[in-house]
Amino acid sequence: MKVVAFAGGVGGAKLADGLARCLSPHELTMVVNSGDDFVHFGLKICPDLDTVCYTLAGLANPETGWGRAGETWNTLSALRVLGAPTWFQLGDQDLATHLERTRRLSEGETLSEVTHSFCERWGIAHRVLPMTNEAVQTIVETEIGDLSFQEYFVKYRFEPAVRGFRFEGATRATPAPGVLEAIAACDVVIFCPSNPWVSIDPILAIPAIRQAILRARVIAVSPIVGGKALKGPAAKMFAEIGIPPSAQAVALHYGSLLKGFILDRVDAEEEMEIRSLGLRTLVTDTVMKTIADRQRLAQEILTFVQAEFLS
Ligand code: FO1
Repeated sequence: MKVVAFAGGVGGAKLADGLARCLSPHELTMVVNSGDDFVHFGLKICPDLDTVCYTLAGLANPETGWGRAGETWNTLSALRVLGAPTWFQLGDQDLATHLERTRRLSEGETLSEVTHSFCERWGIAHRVLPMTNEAVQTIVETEIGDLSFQEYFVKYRFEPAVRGFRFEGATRATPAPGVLEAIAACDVVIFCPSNPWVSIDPILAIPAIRQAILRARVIAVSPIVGGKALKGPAAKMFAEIGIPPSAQAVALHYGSLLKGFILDRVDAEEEMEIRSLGLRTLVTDTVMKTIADRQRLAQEILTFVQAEFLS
């Protein structure tokens, strides 16, 4: 089965890893949000791409989900002594990624090329594509003003109430090479259990990707379980936008883009209402605590797609 997974952040990376354990490299392409990317200390930081790649390579920090396992923080400590901004925690090994990426970009390589090369070095056989090689910046419009995503998320710990979102540069951006081809050739596009507002929407804000998606079979996995986000501000964002957070709210958010929806057993009572939107549904355990959970959920999703859409 040919699958394209849209991902951003820790939940998305976990399902991407589960899918990579079930599908061969020619069957799976990951398209990753780059709206969170920013420049810090002159370095190009791509948190979602790195989270997906570290997770696939088995290098991710198991406690945080972002950054690297067994990390040391010598550079950050030395920066603190100098009075430098240390709100964004950059580990020593992680810094090597940003240094080398920045060097290669400054020599004219594209983000896709750098990502492909890093994947080869880290032993990742599946295709990981940034959504675009061009600059797209997620801006969170909040009660204290407009904030870049990392300022909102890390510096302000997603405390300011959200009023809306902008994806600067998205309408001019073109998809990275391979993205449209993968969508056109796939059996299903899976929106991973990533934040709809700031992980999946930035990808969909690129006009050519949205157009391609309209012709594809798309299913989504709810990142909201029991009215709460497993990690991060997704539920808080729904509430602040004026929508009670629920699996159904996620299904409605993606609306007519979807053909199928995966929700947690905890939310089983929402299934009928979601079905009444015209969606096929799978109710299962969606919380991925272990690597076995990732693989089991991915396999259940693939079996669901096969049975509901491809048989
Ligand atoms: N998240 C935090 O909550 N605090 C941090 O200091 C932090 C540093 C960081 C460094 C590299 C990286 O790749 C990710 C990092 N993240 C940090 C996570 C990141 O902000 C979020 O995972 C995503 O942008 C949300 O999708």
